Amino acid sequence: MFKRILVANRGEIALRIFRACRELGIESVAVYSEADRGAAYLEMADEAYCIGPAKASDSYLKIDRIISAAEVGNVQAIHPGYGFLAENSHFAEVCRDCDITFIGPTPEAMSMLGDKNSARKMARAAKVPTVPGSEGLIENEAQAMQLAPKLGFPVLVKASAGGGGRGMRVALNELALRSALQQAQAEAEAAFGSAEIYLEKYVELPRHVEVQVIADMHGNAVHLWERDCTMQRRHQKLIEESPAPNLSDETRKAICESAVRLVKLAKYHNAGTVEFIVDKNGNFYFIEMNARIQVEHPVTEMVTGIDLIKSQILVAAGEPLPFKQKDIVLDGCAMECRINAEDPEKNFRPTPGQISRIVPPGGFGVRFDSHVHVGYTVSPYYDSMIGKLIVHQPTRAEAIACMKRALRELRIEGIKTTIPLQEKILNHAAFIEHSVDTTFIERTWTQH
Ligand code: MV4
Repeated sequence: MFKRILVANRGEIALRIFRACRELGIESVAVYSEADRGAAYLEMADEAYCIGPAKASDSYLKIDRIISAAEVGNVQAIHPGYGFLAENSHFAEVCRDCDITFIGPTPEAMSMLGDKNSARKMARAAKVPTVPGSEGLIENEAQAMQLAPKLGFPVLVKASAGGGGRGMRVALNELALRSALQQAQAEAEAAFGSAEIYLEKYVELPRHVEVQVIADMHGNAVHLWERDCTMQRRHQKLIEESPAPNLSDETRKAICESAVRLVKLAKYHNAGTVEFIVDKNGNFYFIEMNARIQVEHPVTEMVTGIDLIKSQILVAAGEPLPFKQKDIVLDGCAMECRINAEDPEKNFRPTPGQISRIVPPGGFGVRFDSHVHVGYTVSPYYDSMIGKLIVHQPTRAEAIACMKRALRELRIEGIKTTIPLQEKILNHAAFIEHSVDTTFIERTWTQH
């Protein structure tokens, strides 16, 4: 087992990993930017090294500085958390070259899945349903113009190097498709350095369901059931829950088993998430695979009782998974609200600044994962998420009631947060009966 791990991240996820290390008897090494110097959560690590200025490109994204800190800190492994370098296959490769274990999949699996066209091919090979679309890449306009009417409009042009909603264009007709192809290619070339695109039928008003998976290096791969993340705005999730509401047991089983088939075929190791969209008829389609631990992993931890961060560390160290598929049982319902320093009344504008008062919520079934405290200054340099409020209850109705109670207890003063919007969502009939799709928040609350 590792004696020391470096955490190449900041904020709540860094703290989450320090906590797991402490419980496993592993020492943790923090890295921080000048903006995070002196932050209280850094004291939960055993050591901390400054790796540069506030700008992420000068610190949390600087591979050479992180590797230097890992060498000086004498660690055996690096946990990348989410965001920053978590899905950077070059970083994973540099770690391997330096004899440092990257806590995540291999660089090969990561780059295969990072390419959405090759991930889609792998999914098809694993008999995982994909959205009807092009066989592979679109080579020329004529090919797209021929295929699109067969799929039926609207269609979606997607960048192979995109993902997470970046590099997509909807086309409603043939005329629009011509410009969508050109714009998508130009954008993809500029943003990702690759103009590769493919075509899919556009699935209208979908729900977003994702399956948590984990695999060890001894051939064991399991799923930890699914999460519904439909409640998002501009690809930023606001509420996640498990199990997915309004999903038949038959569909649940099919979607989770298909995720495991993909993991096995891709020789994927460590934790990952297989993303699907589900249409109004309950048909599910593979969208992409996220080769990292995700923000919303705690909802899965609550319903399965499995610590995903500890599990990631164990399998990265070469241990076999300590549980079998049949042992992973769904218990009740868990829900998470991402608390962001944003003003929902002002188009979700970030609200950096000092927290003058905070009262953390508590009580039965409540978990609050956060690195902030009274006097903490939310930096304008990083993501605006300041905490995650997670509840676990026997039923969804009880989870909603508990979340409403806990959101009411959570008092944050000095900065605006997303809490008032989340309270409105939890009281909305469409959310309560879950007759929602991924456009719900924008349709319901965007001011005109
Ligand atoms: C789609 C789609 C509809 N049809 N693909 C957005 C994020 C990226 N992971 C894939 N996304 C979508 N792909 C087809 N063929 C709709 C979305 C989509 C979406 C998916 C999941 C969660 C939120 C979303 C919001 C807008 C669009």
